[in-house]
Amino acid sequence: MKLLSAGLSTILLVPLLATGASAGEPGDIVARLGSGVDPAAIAAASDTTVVEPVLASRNVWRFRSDHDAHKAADKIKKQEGVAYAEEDITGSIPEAGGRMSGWNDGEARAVPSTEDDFRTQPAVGLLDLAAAHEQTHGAGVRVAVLDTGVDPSAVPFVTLDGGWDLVDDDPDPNEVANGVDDDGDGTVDEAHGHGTHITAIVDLAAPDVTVMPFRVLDAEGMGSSFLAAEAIWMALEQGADVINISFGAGEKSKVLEQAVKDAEDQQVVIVAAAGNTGTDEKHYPAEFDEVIATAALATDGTVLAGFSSRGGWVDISAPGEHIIAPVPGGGWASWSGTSMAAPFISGQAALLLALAPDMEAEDVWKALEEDALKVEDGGEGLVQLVASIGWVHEHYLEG
Ligand SMILES: [Ca+2]
Ligand SMILES: [Ca+2]
Ligand SMILES: [Ca+2]
Ligand SMILES: [Ca+2]
Repeated sequence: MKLLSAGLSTILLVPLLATGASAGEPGDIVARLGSGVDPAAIAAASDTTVVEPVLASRNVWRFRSDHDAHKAADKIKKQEGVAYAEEDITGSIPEAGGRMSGWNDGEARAVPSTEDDFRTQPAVGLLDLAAAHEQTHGAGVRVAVLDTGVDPSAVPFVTLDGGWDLVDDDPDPNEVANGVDDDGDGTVDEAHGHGTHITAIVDLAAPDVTVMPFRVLDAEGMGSSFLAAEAIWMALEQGADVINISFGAGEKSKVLEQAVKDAEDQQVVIVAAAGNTGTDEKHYPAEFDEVIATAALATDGTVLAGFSSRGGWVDISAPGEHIIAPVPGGGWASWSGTSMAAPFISGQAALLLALAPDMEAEDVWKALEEDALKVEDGGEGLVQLVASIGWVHEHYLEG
């Protein structure tokens, strides 16, 4: 079994996305064009050149300006048939903005576990899942998991449907390890298995959900804010009720912000990992108002894990230390990170939505916060699912 490695939050020095779209350079602009709009015509009208497709299936292209990229982006934006255009700063500032990475803390450790260990691990007790499952399993709820993809053979108990591979721009979002250390951090394919692990956690919390896997990160755990935004829009088109984002970056992208606003407008619940800096430094998309920023609890559930990002901007907390789940290749791994906390919240939201499918996203938040146990620097703290279900009964199912 290929196992994983260290520090995705380290500063990245080399190009992302060796498969599919390559990293840009300073002066690059990414734009989505309306269907039938020719990128060559847009380039000619904006004094730029077409570099390559970022996501051909959605008519998203990378353009290059030899002059002022900011002005060129404005010029492209003004052309008829352009949905958006934004400077791609991944080429100039390695750790910033458009470049996003997964929020796992250190290595996934292979552990000699069984499915029974997975289903009875401490997080299951902390979240009171057994009691919740007497009333709801999340049936009928669609959870989009934006991540490194999913190996279906590793999670035979998960109902998968739809999704897309935005890294390779194909319909098969299976995890792919290319055996190359594309980000040059000394560890090869360190995020391989991340999306499979996350998917299993969503299903552990809400066993009857349907997961839609969107592959937006490569096996190094790297992706772009443009792909994340496009995946959100695709998830909305595919009828997502909940969107799980276990990655982020230290800088805002307007395109990604627009995507989360569109999701909120459609009453879709968006959950994102808060980050693994151990500080109150804000990360995006978690920090956006429309997104539930999730911190990671230590194993006993009373304090945040040392690595977890924290502070007044965090919305909620969930278990995120030594979480056991399957990884590609047929084994089990223990992994820590706010990456692992977010899917518990996504699963809990799905449990509530299954009871009251018309529930507004804002009310899902309210229900999750009902009687939650405060944790210092961890927002509303640890969800008390039975109380949350009671809130849904009181406000949606009775009277
Ligand atoms: Ca693929
Ligand atoms: Ca690789
Ligand atoms: Ca690497
Ligand atoms: Ca937020």
